[in-house]
Amino acid sequence: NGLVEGKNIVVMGVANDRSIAWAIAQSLAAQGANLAFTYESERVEQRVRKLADTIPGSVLLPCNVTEDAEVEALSSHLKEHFGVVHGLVHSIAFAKTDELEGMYVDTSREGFALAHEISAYSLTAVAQRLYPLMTEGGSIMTMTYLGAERALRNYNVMGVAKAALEASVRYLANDLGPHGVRVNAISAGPIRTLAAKGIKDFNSILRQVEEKAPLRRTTETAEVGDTALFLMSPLSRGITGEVIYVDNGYHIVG
Ligand code: 0WD
Repeated sequence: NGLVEGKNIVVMGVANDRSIAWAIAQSLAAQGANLAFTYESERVEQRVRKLADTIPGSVLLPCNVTEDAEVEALSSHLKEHFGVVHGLVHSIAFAKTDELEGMYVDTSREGFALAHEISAYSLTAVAQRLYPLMTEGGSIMTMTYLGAERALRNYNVMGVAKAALEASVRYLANDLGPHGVRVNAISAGPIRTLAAKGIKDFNSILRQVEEKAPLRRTTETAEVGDTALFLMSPLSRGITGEVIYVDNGYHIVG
């Protein structure tokens, strides 16, 4: 029997086979979870469908998190399909690429709002509609980055959005704890994915990690996947409102 045997878990944010959400799905599927994948739009549907098809029994549902109606439709589809939901993996973020370079001080009103809407508010929007389906208790997790706490070069408005996301994790954990629902974040070291392509000088960031991280290597998506598995499983039952670092120790060194 797997660590998440028979648990119904929603995975949001698979864009391709390099996505962190995809590695998380692999770890969960290997330990017996029933998965529902969501995709943002037709733009990525076929790509995500090809991946989802490799996991027997999984379902694929649309959900652009900027649309309340789509989040509501997701919730009713999940109720129909699963009845009870046990887990939610939120692995979604977006900011305009021209605001992921230069100075944070130049951030536009729309760019700030967009980054916060997709990268921070979406967790609350989805948690709001899914926790009522977590009638047997549940685990919610999201993905964050060190730029939430430190002013990192080029991360800019995304760092500010991640700070809001991490604060949301604490407020959601406090609200949903009495319902038996835990809420946590994984702060991953830098990984070369589609989202990372938007960040300037990403190679030099990776080199710095290889040099300075206590384990002297960069983070692999499978390492994040296995920590996500822990968070979705009963092994983490005493942990909520927490940010867990999967960064080979990078954040502890100066
Ligand atoms: O170094 C990294 N790659 C790190 C990523 C280090 C630490 C944290 N993270 C975070 C990201 O900020 C994000 O929250 O991990 C999460 C997943 O990112 P990823 O796996 O690195 O990137 P990617 O494979 O691009 O997945 C993010 C996806 C989007 O992909 P694209 O590239 O098509 O924008 O988020 C989804 C989309 O699939 N997404 C949306 N989903 C629903 N509605 C929306 C939306 N409006 N916008 C983006």
